[in-house]
Amino acid sequence: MSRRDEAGEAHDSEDGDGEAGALGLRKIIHVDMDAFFASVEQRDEPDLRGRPVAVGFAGERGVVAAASYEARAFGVRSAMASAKALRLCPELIFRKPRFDVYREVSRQIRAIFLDYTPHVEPLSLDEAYLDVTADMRGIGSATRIAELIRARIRAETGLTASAGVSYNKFIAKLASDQNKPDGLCVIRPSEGAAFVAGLPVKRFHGVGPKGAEKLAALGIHTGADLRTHDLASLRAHCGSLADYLYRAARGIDLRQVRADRPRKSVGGERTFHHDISSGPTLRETLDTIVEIVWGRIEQARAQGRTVTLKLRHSDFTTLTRARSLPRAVADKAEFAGLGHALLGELLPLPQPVRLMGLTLSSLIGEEPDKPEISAAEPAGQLSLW
Ligand code: DCP
Ligand code: MG
Repeated sequence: MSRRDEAGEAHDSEDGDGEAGALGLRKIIHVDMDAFFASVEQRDEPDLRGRPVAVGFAGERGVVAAASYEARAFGVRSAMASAKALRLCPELIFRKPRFDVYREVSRQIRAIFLDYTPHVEPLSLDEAYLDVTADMRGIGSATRIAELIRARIRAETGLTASAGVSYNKFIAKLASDQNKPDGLCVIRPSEGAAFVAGLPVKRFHGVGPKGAEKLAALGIHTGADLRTHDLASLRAHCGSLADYLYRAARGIDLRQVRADRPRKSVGGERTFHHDISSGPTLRETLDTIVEIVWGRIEQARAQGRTVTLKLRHSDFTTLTRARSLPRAVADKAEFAGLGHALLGELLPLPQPVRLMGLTLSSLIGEEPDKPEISAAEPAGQLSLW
C-alpha cells in the first residue's frame, strides 16, 4: 500500500499496511547461511573445499556443530555424535570452531541487511528475518531485494546464503530451506497453504524432535494432517504452541519481525584458564559469577523465575540444569542458593569443566512470543515442549 505525500513522492507507510497488514500479509525475507561454520572453514582453508568437513571436536564425546554439504552426502548432520559421523564418513575432516570469525561474518551480513531495512530480527549468528514491506530503497520487489542481498553476501564474505521470500515469517523460514544451498524460493500468498500442507511438521520452526513425536502420536505428520485438527484439540495436546500451529497449518502467521526483541535473560559466564573439576573451586567460582550476574540483574531491574546453571566440558559438550520458582527470585542470597543447589546436583563431576555460567530467565513482563526463538548462538534444535 502506498500513499502520496505532499512532495508527490510515492512511498510505503511504515506501520499501517491496512487490510493486508491486518491479515498478516507482509513482505518477509528469511536469510540463512549455508553450512555456516563449515563454509567459513572451507573459505579460509582452500584445501578443505569440495571435501567433507565437520566443525566440532572429533573426540569420543565430541559433537558435530556444522557439516559441509559434502559431509551431508554421507548422512553427517549437526548435533550428531562425532564418533557416529566418522563411522558414516571415515574421511571426514574435523576443525575446531572459531566463534570470533563466525561472529565477524555475522556482523558483516547484518550490516548488509540493514542497508535494505531497519526491520531485521536475527535468530542466530547465521540467520535473520527481514521485513521489507516498505521497500525503502525503491527496489521494486522483495524477490529482487533477496537476490541483491545474496549477491552482496557472496561478494563481501565469500560465502553463500539461501533466502526465502514470502508474506510471513513462518513461510519465509520454510522457504529459505527449500532450495539450499545457495538457493532462493519465493512463496506467494496464494501458494502458502498448499506449500505448508505438503511439508512434514518436523520442519516447522518450533517443532523439535519431541514435538514431532507428540504430533506423530496424534497421527499428525504433515501440514495437511495438522489442518484436520481443530483449535480445541490442538490446545488440549500442544499447550501454548496450539494457536501458532493452528494458524501455521493454514499458512497464516501474525508474528511481526521484531528488530529489538525483549531481553529474555540476564546472565554471565566464565571460561577457565585450566579445566576445573574440584567441587570447592567450582563453588568459589560460582560465588564470583553470582556477584557479577546479580549486579547485572539489579542494573537491568530484571525479575525472573528461572535460574540456569551451565557447565561446559573441555570437549565443548555442555550440561545445563535449571530450576524455576512460581514467583521471581527474591534476592541475591536466593539466587546464589539456587545456583549452588543446581551445582550440588552435578557434583562430583565425571570430567573437568572449562566454562561455568549462571542465568536468570523467565523474566517477568518479558515472556517472548511463541515460538520461542533462541537469539543466542549457536541455535541448536529448538523445542517447545
Ligand atoms: N549449530 C550448532 N549446533 C547445532 C546446530 C547449528 O552449533 N545443533 C551452528 C553451526 C551451524 C550454525 O549454527 O553452522 C547455523 O546453523 P544452521 O541450522 O543454519 O545450519 P548450517 O548453517 O550449518 O546449515 P544449513 O545450510 O542447513 O543452514
Ligand atoms: Mg544456516
